[in-house]
Amino acid sequence: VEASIPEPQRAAWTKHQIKPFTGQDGFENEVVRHVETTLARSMFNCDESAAYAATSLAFRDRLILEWNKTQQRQTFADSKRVYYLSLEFLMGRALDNAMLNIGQKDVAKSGLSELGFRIEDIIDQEHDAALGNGGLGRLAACFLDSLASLNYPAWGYGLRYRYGIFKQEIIDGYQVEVPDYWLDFNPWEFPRHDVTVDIQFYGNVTKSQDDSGKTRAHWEGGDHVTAIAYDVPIPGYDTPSTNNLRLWSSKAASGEFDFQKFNSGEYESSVADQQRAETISAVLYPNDNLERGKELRLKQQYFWVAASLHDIVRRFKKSKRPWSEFPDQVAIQLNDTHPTLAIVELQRIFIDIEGLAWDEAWNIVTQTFGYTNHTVLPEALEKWSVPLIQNLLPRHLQIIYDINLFFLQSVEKEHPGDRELLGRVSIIEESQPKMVRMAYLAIVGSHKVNGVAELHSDLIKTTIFKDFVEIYGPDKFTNVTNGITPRRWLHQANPRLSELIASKTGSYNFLKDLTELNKIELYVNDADFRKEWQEIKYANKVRLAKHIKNSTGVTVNPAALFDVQVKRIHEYKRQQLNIFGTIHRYLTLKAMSPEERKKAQPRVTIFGGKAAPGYWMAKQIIHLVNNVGAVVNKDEEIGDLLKVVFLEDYNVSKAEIITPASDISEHISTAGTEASGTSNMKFVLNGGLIVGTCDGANIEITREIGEDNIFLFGNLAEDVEDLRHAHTYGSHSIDPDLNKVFKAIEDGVFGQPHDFLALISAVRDHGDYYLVSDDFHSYIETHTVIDEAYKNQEQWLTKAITAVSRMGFFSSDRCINEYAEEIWNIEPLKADKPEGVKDGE
Ligand code: CJB
Repeated sequence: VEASIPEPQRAAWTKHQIKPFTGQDGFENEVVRHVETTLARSMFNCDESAAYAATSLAFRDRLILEWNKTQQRQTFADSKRVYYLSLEFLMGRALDNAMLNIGQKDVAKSGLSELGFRIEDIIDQEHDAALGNGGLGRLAACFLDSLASLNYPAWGYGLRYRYGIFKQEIIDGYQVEVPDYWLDFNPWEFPRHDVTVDIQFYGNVTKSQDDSGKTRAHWEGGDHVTAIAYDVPIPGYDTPSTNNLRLWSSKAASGEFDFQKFNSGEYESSVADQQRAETISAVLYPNDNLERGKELRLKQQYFWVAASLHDIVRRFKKSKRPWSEFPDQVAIQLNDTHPTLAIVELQRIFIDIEGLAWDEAWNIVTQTFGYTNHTVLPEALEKWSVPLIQNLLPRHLQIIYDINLFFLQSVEKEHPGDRELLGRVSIIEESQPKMVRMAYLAIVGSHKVNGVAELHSDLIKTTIFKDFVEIYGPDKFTNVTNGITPRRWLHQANPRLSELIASKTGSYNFLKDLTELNKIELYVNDADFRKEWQEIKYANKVRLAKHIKNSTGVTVNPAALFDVQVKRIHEYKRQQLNIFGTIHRYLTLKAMSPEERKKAQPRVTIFGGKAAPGYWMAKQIIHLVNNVGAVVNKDEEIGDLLKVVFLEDYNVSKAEIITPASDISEHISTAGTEASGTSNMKFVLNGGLIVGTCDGANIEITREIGEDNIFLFGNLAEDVEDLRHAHTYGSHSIDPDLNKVFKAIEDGVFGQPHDFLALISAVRDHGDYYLVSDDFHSYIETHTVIDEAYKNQEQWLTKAITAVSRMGFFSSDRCINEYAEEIWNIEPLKADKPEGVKDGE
């Protein structure tokens, strides 16, 4: 506000207001201007990367103009905002999305063509923004798209990692990790060197009495690091609303770069301080569904939540409202437990800095936060050791203990004498060392807790959070089934299918209200419609076949059944079940007579996904897939009947090529382990069918699209515990077909058996925790059913069209509207211009 232009001079500003480019001519003008000035190049020196840069800058200029207006509008309307705190935002590419959301892709296409470029090549120049591991990070990205598209006043807060998720290379069948330095040229961010927050670590706590005799805590000493904001504009689809994703980057606190040291010749230690500070935001932890309790990760978490919270509080304070109105202005959603320290930090700001009483502060805090749980896997539930927190965040540990004390007192009051209950629900686990259970802290500090699919939300209520349902009652716990943005996952990934749908529904409005897809069910028997649908699927498969050829050298037949499993490699997701099943298929084909083989359904089995660098079993799975491919793909007897490929470096932009090209995709987690899954939704939305277990969102997908249009198999979640118990304490016999697979591996059919023995013994000797053997028969049989079903192409097509027409529920727009209504209590703010425009942020 201090820097705003005085009233009398504002007319000049209004007169010179910058207008976004219009039309093809305007676009070309901007591209040439950016090439010649921003990039200091010319038409004699403009390659595809320069054309990408200039195109992006032209669109970025547009976005930022809308961003400014959106922020001014929100400030002027004084509307409640939601802040989505996520350590991961798996955004993928921005240019294509920006062109589509703004509605200027056609303009850009013809403009670029006139300037001598193909738009596809230019889009392809962009490096994915890969600030996430898997589903959790991509969900955050889909949510940002929906929040902007639905005109909700919303900000994302995350970390600006210098290195995103590593790039995966496959060398001799093994995964090799290569650093992903993605910031070489990133036109989509705006450094805000004026928006900084000082962040403190370590130090100690002292107490003093203030004037009124109240005790105040002071956190003193320790290290200081500066957080710098980088803003990324997030355009809504077909709306001027442009929200903000603010990513924090760390650097040495000003004054921290020790000029004394520097001048006295201690360059090295002075530079070392600098580097230590920058390390905080240097790299994304590459684990999915696993927490390892590393100090640097805790530092990242606190750095990010402290910066975000101070930013949010600073913004609230400008409104001059009383603190009691904080929850009317601010909703904060915790994407998993990673940002749980935000609860503690806000309480600290209120009581230590702003001088509020504990109860008053705590009441505001709990009304502000909502917590989303994304997993029940025990190894993924965050716990931090008390000594670690004590050292890094001494004041926060005190507050955590106080939160726990008051919480346990209230439990004791309602359940007198139940000491076991107190032990079970305590935020502090009485282990050696003591641990802080972050999920419990998140529950206690939030007003709503949600799971991400119906089964998952039921499971958390009956298992890991059962006691809390008892304590708080069931209303605090709710479900919001995940969703995906149809803009990226239909229109952008599959433009021809989107166009075909629009030709039948009458407009592209289904991209804003996905339930309109149901209109295409009317055309399920329309011969022309069916033919075109079929052609589009085939063209998408041809495109993927080319990609497979380029990246692996393997030639695949686009007419074969494409069977895809792409996601993080994890034992619970059971890629091992898939590759064992694939080996079984190979052995079966080998045992057939030439006559029998003629009747077999040709298949391409496609895998993709990264393994966490320290996850040895997952890496063995990748190795086995590659070795099986090496044997099968060169077996002339088998030919096109079976090809097995592993696609290197699966990421968002590759998913946009792979998803539209599947006939079948695999979502085959052990029942009760996959919280939701979201790629299941993407594949069905693109006209692929699913083979899956009764897990996560597969169950709701079945409910929506009908049992006839999905291939379900395997044991149910309710039976898993008994089966595991039987494996450990009863006799455990392995499925005979699976034993044949094991034998082939052990015989060395797929290379040195030694490398794969751990995969086998996990099933045979170590209790088969993921029920691979229990589900094997049902899995194999279901694939036989799939082969037969696929031979009836007409019926298959009917299933695919019907399934797509019933996928409306799985839009992230539906999902965000549910959060807005049930958890955040926020309203959209449409883009009708306010009369006078007030100052922005
Ligand atoms: N999820 O990607 C992750 N990482 C985690 O650490 C925990 C969960 C996934 O979140 C997705 C979005 O909610 C879910 O669809 C998926 O089932 C879950 O594994």
